[in-house]
Amino acid sequence: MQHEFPNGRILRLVRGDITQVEVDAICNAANSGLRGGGGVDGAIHRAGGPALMEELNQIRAAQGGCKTGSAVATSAGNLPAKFVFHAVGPVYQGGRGNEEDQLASCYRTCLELAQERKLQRISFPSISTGVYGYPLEEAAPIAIGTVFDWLAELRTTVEEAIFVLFDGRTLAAYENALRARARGAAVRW
Ligand code: AR6
Repeated sequence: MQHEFPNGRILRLVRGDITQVEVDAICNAANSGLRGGGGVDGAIHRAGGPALMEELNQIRAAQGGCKTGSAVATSAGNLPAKFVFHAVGPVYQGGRGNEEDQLASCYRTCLELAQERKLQRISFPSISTGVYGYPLEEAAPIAIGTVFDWLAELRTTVEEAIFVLFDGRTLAAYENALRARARGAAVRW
């Protein structure tokens, strides 16, 4: 499923493995220690090779880890991309801990990193909805809404954002969120 904006930008949802989709930058769902892990983080490090962790080690030495809601950039090693943006999503705490802002901030920061590098294509996983426990039905509208609003603006160099979603349930939740967001936008236009 995809949504094309009046300005030509595209927001696309596909089911698959994010390490297999060619883009300029892949967004990763990392942790604040930047030490790798399971889930999509593990898959990205396995496919990217040791260059990613070597760069993350340098970043950690220089600035500590990465704050929740933010992201750091490395090269992409063997992945079909130029960069990986390692975003740190919030651990879900029942909505009491500012998680919504932190989750939106992950997507915004990755889009800013893409813009600084004048990139055209970026991919995202469903940040925080795996081991970090963010309920899918709450996370999907936040993720979609943040990227949707960004693409709707003409200022960004990003022409296409692709959510690469690992399973059917996640894809369905993001499709519902995109349908709802696109309907709302159409009414406003
Ligand atoms: N491509 C796309 N999506 C994937 C892939 C893949 N290859 N593999 C898993 N997913 P999670 P989080 C989906 O747990 O909740 C790590 O240990 C997965 O099905 O990877 O943000 C980090 O180091 C789910 O829909 O990330 C952190 O410690 C989504 O990616 C912690 O997990 C996110 O699940 C971050 O937890």
